[in-house]
Order: sequence, then structure tokens, then C-alpha cells
Amino acid sequence: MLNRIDLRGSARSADGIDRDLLPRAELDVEAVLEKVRPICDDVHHRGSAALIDYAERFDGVRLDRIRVAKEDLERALEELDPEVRAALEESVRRARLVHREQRRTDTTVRVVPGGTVTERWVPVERVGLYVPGGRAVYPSSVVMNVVPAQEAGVGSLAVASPPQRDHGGLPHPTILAACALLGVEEVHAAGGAQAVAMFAYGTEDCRPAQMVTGPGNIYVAAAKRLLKGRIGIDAEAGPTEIAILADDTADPVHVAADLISQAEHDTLAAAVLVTPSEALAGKVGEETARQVAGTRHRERVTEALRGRQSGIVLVEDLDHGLAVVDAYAAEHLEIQTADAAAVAARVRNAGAVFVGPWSPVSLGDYAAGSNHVLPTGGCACHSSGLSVQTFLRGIHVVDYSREALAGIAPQVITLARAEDLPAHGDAVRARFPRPPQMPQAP
Ligand code: HSO
Ligand code: ZN
Repeated sequence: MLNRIDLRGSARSADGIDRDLLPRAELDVEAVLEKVRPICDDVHHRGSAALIDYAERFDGVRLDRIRVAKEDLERALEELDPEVRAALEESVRRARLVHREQRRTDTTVRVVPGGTVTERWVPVERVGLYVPGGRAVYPSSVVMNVVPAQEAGVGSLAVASPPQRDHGGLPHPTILAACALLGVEEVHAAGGAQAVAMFAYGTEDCRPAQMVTGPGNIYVAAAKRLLKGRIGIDAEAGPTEIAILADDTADPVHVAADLISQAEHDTLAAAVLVTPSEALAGKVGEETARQVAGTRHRERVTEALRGRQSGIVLVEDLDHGLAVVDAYAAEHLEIQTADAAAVAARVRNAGAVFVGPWSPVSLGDYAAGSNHVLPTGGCACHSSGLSVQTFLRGIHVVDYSREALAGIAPQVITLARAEDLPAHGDAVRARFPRPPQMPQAP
């Protein structure tokens, strides 16, 4: 069921590879921008009343209020299956271990005697986290968004997740439980573009946030694109992707299982095997068909694997394979080759790399300690996944003494003149009314 793409004989460098030859879905966010614009404007002008109307229209529930009550959060945690709770707690513990280390420390550079530049890392004041709630109800994504924000020191965190008809108009109980477990007290029953607008503009119940993060459907992505600037965003998350670079040493049972694991997310999810081995390609093809027959979300998986975004790419050798996976820039990249760590160390573009036979992507999805909110759609060639860094801003603090400024004043004045911005130079000159060696105005 997987398409075959034979790239043997094609360009061997990542730059030279024609990306159109690589399997990838097209997600036309632009096409829904105009649908999303009036929704965002409406939330801007009518606040909670608009959110209540959209909950009725899109989620089929009539809500009295958008903000989830404290008792509902507490009850969800009390009713959470103890095994799920324990697993989430371990996931949180590992994520904290890793994310805590990402915190940057302030640095001060003494550029000249009396002249310093400090870089101060300051958390974003308030962040809105979007957690999907349609087919994808992922408490693990609550962990992956909340932990880095908390470790960054974000002061105020609010979560939005769509109201569920089957749960009395509340967000899904496992989402509420995960929020309660993480100490998030502010949760709103709002989904889609309207939730992003709620964070951007604020409503009676929800203070505006400076940033919104988290995955979502195409409407969420479109609202993020529309409101970016007004509010900071992490990324426009697209469908999940897994690429596996494998050779003859890979176990086809593992490779097939891992391809299926991410295809399970979405009919548009991408599952791509890149291999120089015809033998492995054949075995993975057979094994995938065998495993798909027994998997729970068979239809969705089949559609994802048959789609143009998925396939088996044949390459000449591992070097060529590395060039292909770099050109593809997968959200998740598994290396299942001999000496996998050495091969992984050569990867330039990927959201996250999973090394060897014992590091499947689903480990990273839940409990490796790494983050699972990662760049999709090829954005891994310029962006990183969610981290503590996402929630910090580096502020340069410039502190020069009189002498230190005098020492560089001629150069500032020269550059200001070169840019025909003499007032810039005058701002320096004004500080030295009778400078002995100060350049005069032309
Ligand atoms: N693979 C998804 C994350 C996820 N998987 C959540 C399971 N639950 C995108 O990285
Ligand atoms: Zn996943």
C-alpha cells in the first residue's frame, strides 16, 4: 500500500534534491483564512458571547460559561484512571528533567572597559495553550506544552480545548485531569479559530495572552497565521510525519510498526521509509500490510499510508539517504541503521531524531523526556520544536560609561552619516559638547 519512489541516480546533495519529488501533503492554510477572519473579528468585538455562539454552531453545545470551574478540574483528576495518572506523572517527571536543563542563564559580555552588553532571558508573561479535542484528545500534548512554559517561568498559563457534547460541554475529562495534574487552574471550553482569537484579543473571562502555542487543525493554523504579530505563536502545526532512514540491519517488523504508529494520527499523516535496501523495502511493504490488517484504526492508517505524502523512497546508499532525509526535514526521523548514533550525528534537518532500534517515535510522543510538539511540513530546516526557549525572550541590556561611549563615538557618527541619518550621530555628539577629539558635523 506504500507508494515507491525511486531516487537512485538523482542528486546526491540535500540542496540538489528536488523537494517536489519527495512525498508530502499539501495543506492549504491560505484557503481557509477568509473563513476564519470573521470568526476572529467576532470574538474581538463580542467576546464570550461570540464564543458561546460558536460552541453551539461548531461543537453542538449550549454553554453558560466558557471558563471551566475549579470543581470540574478537580473532579476530572479524581476520576482519572490511576494507571493513566501514574503514566502521566512519569511523563511529566521526565519532561521536567530534560526541559529544566534548557533554561538559559543570563550572560554579560564586557565589550570594552566600562561597556557591557547583558543578555537577560525573560519569560513571556502570559501564554495560551491550545489543546485539540476532536478526534485527537491528547493529554500528552498538555504535558508537552505546559512543562516547558512552566520551566521557563511563564507567570500565567491558560488552556483552551473544545467543549465536548458527550461531557456536558466541558473539554475532554483527560485534558482537564492533565491540566489539574500540572497545576493549571485556568481552562476554557473553546476550540478552533475562536480559541486563538480569545487568547489574542481577550474576553470578559480571559485576559489577552502574549503568545499562543499548541497543535490544532487547519482552522487553528489559519487563525494563528492571521493573528500572528498581535499574538506570538509557536508554529502552524501540520499533520504528523515520520521518516525512517534504515538499512539491511533494520527489523522490518519495527519499521512497519513505527510507520503505522504515526499514520494512526490522521489520514494526512506522512510515513516515509528511506532505504538503500531493496530487500528491506520489500519486507517492510509486506509487513506493513500484515500489521495494518490488525490495527484498530485500519481505515485511517490505510488512507494515510496510501496517500501521496507517504511512501518508500529508494536511495543509492546511506549517504544519499542522509541527503534525502535532510531535504525532507521530517518532524520525526528514526535512524535504524548499523552504527545508528554516528549516522544520526550527521543529520542536519529534523524536528527530533530517534536513534537505533530501541527509540521509537511513540516513546518520544509520551515519555522519553523530549518534546513532541515539533516542526512539520519541512519547517524543521529552519525551526525547532517546543522548548523552554520558546517561552523566553532575550533582552539585550546595554550599559556604557562616558569613556566607553567616547571611545566608539567616531564610528557611530561615521556609520550614521553613511546611512544619511545624521540625527543618530548628533545623539552621541550632544553628550560631548566640547569633545577634544570628537569629529565635527560635516
Ligand atoms: N506524534 C504526535 C504527538 C502525539 N502522539 C500525541 C501521540 N499523542 C506529534 O508529534
Ligand atoms: Zn504520535
